[in-house]
Amino acid sequence: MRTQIFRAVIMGAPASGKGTISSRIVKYFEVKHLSSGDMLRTHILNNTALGVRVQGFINEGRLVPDDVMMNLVNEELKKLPNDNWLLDGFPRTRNQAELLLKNYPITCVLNLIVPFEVIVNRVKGRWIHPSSGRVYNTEYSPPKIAGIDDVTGEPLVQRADDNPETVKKRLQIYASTIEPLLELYQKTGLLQNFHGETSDEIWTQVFAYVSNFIKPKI
Ligand code: G5P
Ligand code: MG
Repeated sequence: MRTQIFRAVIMGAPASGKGTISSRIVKYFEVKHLSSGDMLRTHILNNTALGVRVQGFINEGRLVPDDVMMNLVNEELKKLPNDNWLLDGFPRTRNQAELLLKNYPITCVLNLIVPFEVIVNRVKGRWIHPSSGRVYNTEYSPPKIAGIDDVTGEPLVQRADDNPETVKKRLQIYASTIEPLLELYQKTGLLQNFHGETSDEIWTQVFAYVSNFIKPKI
């Protein structure tokens, strides 16, 4: 069992379950979850200058420029000098990955591999609570009351980039940009692949793997 600080990355195609698996990691381990997509959506929700700048990229399913992402994530990481953390959705390009490795020792990279046809079906049923980033699915993990967040009672919404055309584009961009990242993480010995068609199947493997690095809290 290693005892040093746990700094991990979770990767996978759009809607492969990064948010779902991350929320279980946070539940079972003392780890802070940072989702780059949630950070960007919060800026859009609050109508900040950054939110205005990135909205078009997100709604069209395109990647936000590296410099914007690197500044945003760096600022958040600086606030957590002594915490275990899990980065979800960052890095997404080789540049981002190299910068992260330069600034932080990374413990491991959890790569979720879910068939694309499974993903396309899931997205149709996704609803989110915008201010917390909580994620639901009408079939897999429905809220207690349809359209309402379990914790706050506020309304749920569908993501602007979850329409079928944008999802197709996001999957294409993912497929065409991911190889250099995987190569880097393979070469550095950090990459750990998890295959499955459901998050439950993947979670069993992830839980066992993460337990090699940190002790579960429950
Ligand atoms: P995001 O927000 O990082 P994506 O596209 O990488 O977006 P996304 O869509 O958030 O990833 P996820 O987190 O991998 O997906 O998946 P999830 O939300 O947990 O699960 C998807 C749905 O499936 C949910 O409804 C869930 O309940 C359901 N589900 C989970 N497991 C199962 C299961 O076993 N069965 C079933 N039936 N359902 C299940 O990034 C968004 C945008 O921000 C920009 C880009 O524009 C990006 O497109 N961006 C960046 N740009 C550049 N660089 C970066 N680093 C960027 N980060 C974000
Ligand atoms: Mg997500």
